[in-house]
Amino acid sequence: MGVLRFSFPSRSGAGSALESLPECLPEFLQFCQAFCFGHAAPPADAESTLADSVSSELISAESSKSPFLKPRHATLIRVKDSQQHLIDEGIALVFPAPHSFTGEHVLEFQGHGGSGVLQAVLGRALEVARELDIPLRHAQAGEFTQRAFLNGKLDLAQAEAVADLIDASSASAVKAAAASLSGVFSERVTRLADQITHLRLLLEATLDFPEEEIDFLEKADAKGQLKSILDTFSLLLQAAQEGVKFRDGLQVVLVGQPNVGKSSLLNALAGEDIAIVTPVAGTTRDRIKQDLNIRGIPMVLVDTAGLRQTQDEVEQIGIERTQKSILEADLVIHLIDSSQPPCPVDDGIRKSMPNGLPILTVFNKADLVSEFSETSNAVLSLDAHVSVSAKTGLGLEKLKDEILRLAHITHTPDHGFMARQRHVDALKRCGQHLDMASEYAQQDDRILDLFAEELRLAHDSLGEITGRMLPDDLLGLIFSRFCIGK
Ligand SMILES: Nc1nc2c(ncn2[C@@H]2O[C@H](COP(=O)(O)OP(=O)(O)OP(=O)(O)O)[C@@H](O)[C@H]2O)c(=O)[nH]1
Ligand SMILES: [Mg+2]
Repeated sequence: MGVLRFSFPSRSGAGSALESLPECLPEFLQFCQAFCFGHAAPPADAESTLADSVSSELISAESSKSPFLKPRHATLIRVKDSQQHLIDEGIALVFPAPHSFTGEHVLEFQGHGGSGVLQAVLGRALEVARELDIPLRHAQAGEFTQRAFLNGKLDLAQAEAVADLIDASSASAVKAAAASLSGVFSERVTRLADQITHLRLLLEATLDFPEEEIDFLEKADAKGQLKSILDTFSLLLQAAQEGVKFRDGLQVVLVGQPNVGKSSLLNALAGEDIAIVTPVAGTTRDRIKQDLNIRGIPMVLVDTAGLRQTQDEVEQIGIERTQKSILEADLVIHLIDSSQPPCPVDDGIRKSMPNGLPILTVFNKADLVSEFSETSNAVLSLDAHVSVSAKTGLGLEKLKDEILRLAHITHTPDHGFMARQRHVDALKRCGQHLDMASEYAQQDDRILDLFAEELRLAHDSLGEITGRMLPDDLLGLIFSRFCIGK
């Protein structure tokens, strides 16, 4: 297959389109000539020049006389309609197979921004194809990257990183997505898969010669190999879980009694006056969500209505919404006014949190207390806690560190890679099979075939990450979430 790709940097940022051309080189060439040079005959050696793209830097004298796209060289062209009226002037680039992003012949046209001109150039391309009786169709969302995947130019984790790189909203997220695109994540998955393959081969060989079973496995240190697989696995799972946070971010919810300074803390962390702050208890009634970036980690901080018993209908609805936010949270910040005496309501708030949800207790208004006493809040002293002042900014850096620590983030995105929940789920399935394999390996009368089978299933789970073991319908679903032209 061949690809015609349009790139129009528009004001809205979405000026890309892609068309799908047939693979056949003469037809591809015919189309390039007609679209770029208005049906001018290609030079006699154009086909061999394009086909032999490695030596195609050396273009023959004959080629240079006729208008022709030199592989991987920018050529200024004028796109004209059937009446020879100029539609756009821009850069055409041809990338002959296999040295292109997709591995196919690619013609790329870079035009002026704007959806009108894009539509006109697209329309002209379809018209030229019709005149030449060449099938040309609009590409589907993500098809450009999907083809690169199907042609073995990228594995699935790298292909997904293309979309993540495009969506990345901070410099750190860009670095993490670029690391995945360059294969950092895939290499680690492949390294683990290779370790598993090595042990599988050993087991298969043992199964073929059962009389040597025990001795053979001991000599080859099968147990040591399995331990090393488990070590590699747990480091990879931890890194991938962090990689998901680099992409999806954290949902952090601020809860506490009215007037403790939740809205003030949101404003202080955002560095902007976003939520209304007043000395009146019950000021915030609806949820206020603010996107933040803490040490490169995207985060949504949710300010909520203060938790208390109330007859006010609006406030009651606000409190219900607070409770809903808590259920969606990765982490809850329980804010307490340290200038007030300890209050059983705070104990109640803490106890009402769902099991397993990390809670960071934050004592606010530290500027009002001469010396902060942890013992005065003995009831909370078992929790992770930090003392801050939303008013003066005291303790905010420590608070950021604690948020990341409780969310199990140990690296910054600059030193990691980006991953998706799909990858973590596949890794967890791999882990379950590795655990089963370890159990079989422990048994005295070793059930070698079951041990080998669990290793095979663990290996297959890793294949889901790189796309080696994923059904077509799931692949289609992954690529359909890309935008057109990518
Ligand atoms: N001295 C001092 N005052 C603070 C601090 N943080 C908040 N306040 C004050 O405490 C009062 C309540 O602050 P808010 O941020 O509105 O509190 P809240 O928890 O959002 O209150 P509700 O929305 O009613 O639940 C305001 O008068 C703030 O100026 C702080 O760190 N130090
Ligand atoms: Mg508030």
